[in-house]
Amino acid sequence: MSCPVEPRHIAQYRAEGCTRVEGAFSPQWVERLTAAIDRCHAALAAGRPLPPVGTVGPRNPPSLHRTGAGGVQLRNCMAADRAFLDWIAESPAAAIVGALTGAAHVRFWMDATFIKQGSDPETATPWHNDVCTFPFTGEQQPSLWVALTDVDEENAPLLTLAGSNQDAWRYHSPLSRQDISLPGYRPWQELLDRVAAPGADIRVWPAHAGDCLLIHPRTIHASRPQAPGRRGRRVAFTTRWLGSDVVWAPDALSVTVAGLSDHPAMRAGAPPPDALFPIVWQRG
Ligand SMILES: O=C(O)CCC(=O)C(=O)O
Repeated sequence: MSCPVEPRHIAQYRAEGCTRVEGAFSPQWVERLTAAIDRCHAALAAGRPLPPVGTVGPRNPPSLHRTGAGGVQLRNCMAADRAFLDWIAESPAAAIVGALTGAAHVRFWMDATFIKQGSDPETATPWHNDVCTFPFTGEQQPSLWVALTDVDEENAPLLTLAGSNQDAWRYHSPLSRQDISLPGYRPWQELLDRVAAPGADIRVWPAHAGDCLLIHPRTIHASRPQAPGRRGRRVAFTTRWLGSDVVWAPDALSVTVAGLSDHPAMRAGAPPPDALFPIVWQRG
């Protein structure tokens, strides 16, 4: 399996915190992933169970979240469909993550799907960065965002604040407990003020189906809704990964994961154990 990452992608990822790898996934992968997403969406929308067909270790159960009129997020569907598991094992996904982050090895962590149809502002993804609620620390915990439809400027493209990956702090998130503040976290409002400031270096990321973006865990990002009158839906499948510098470091502001947060094998300061997070790609 060849890896489509070039030195220009690595340089851009390091400097700006996001890069696009064009044509990373074949039309066959786009079709298989889309079909799997549609199966999971239909089951979750109908309240049907999604029994696992494989194992990815302790994760929160698959879930569906509506975001405005025409926006849907699916979470944690990885174990529910063979197409997702095959994609982790057989596609260039893990190699792309390893090549771009410089990790010696990578492990899969979690997945989410963002479906948008219509111009309701609530379907936009609000500005945030992913590390705010992560129970791990390390530079190598990116998100691999895969376009499964063409995502042009009118079709709810992803936006990033270039260079925010260089921040030396995290932000307190509206998704975390509001009654706690910890050293190393800045108020959420500061993140919003930065992206609204005149001259903020906001990049827009159009993509063709099969292209991917690698997003650094501290990169501040968002998406637009579709432009009014735009037809068809916008689908992006995003996965979180753990590289060789990542260690378990939950704090009072991190997300808790059923069966994982209190698992005896998860030790503070130690890498994720192979039994729960198998290595899926190694350098060389
Ligand atoms: O695709 C989107 O709308 C947003 C994706 C995103 O924010 C994420 O994966 O963290």
